[in-house]
Amino acid sequence: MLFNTYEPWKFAFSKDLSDLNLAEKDSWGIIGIPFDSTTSYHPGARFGPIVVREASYGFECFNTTFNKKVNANFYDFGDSNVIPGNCKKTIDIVESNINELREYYIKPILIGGEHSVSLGAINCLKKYYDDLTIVHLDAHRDLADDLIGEKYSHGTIMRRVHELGIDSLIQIGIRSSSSLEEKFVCSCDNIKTFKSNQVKRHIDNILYYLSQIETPIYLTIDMDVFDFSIAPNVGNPIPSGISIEDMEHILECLSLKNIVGMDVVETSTNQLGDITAVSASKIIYDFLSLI
Ligand SMILES: [Mn+2]
Repeated sequence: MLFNTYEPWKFAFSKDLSDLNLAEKDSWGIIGIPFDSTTSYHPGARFGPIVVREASYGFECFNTTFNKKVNANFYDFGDSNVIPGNCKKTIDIVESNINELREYYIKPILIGGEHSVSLGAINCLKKYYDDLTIVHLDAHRDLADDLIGEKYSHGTIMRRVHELGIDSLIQIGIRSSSSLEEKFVCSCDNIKTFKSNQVKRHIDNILYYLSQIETPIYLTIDMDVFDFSIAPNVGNPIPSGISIEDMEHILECLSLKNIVGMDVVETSTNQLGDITAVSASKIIYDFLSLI
């Protein structure tokens, strides 16, 4: 078998599905979610899965940043079905997909798609891990109770996640929120915030905080957490975000913890080689090198 043959429908270095060994308990499964129906500004996240996968072929099997080879046991299961125009039903489909993977002890890596798709994964994993912690990297809090009357939307998704009764929600890179969201955060004792300027000035404090987490973690990364000079094509760009190096430090720290699922969402472009797609792909590549 030839490894790393250019096959842009699958993430580079992923194992052949015909080799899937269901007895292996530490496997990861990539699923693309080509969905962007509640996007309010820049549409196109439905193309995220294909451009992020395609960009993965620009990386070498040896990850020089971490001095590690991509050794993770991981498969690319292709894209999930979605229902354009129906966020809730799409979230339910994602949940059942992840549930299917869980039956074989395969942990999910989602490529979005708009941010609402994360709820499908978290809905499922919360049933397995009652004390789940969510580490959420984003320019936005996504804690609105509704967005223009919609309960299921990219801007409300962390509110729906919080309602599940998670252990804690750690928001990193925040630099845009409403006064209602801030009020809600003040009323909760299990939401921790590290704003974007804190990441730049006090990254060591944040890494120390993350290193103390004892519970299972779901990691969700909205591409707009980055500064828009390195990830311009996202649904709702906001200036003054975090750097690639900040992300490398955070991933390196979290890779030592018990991550039970992750996603990279809101890559909103249909251009091959787009820098947002390359940056998104690098997150997954780094993660797969570190675990
Ligand atoms: Mn966002």
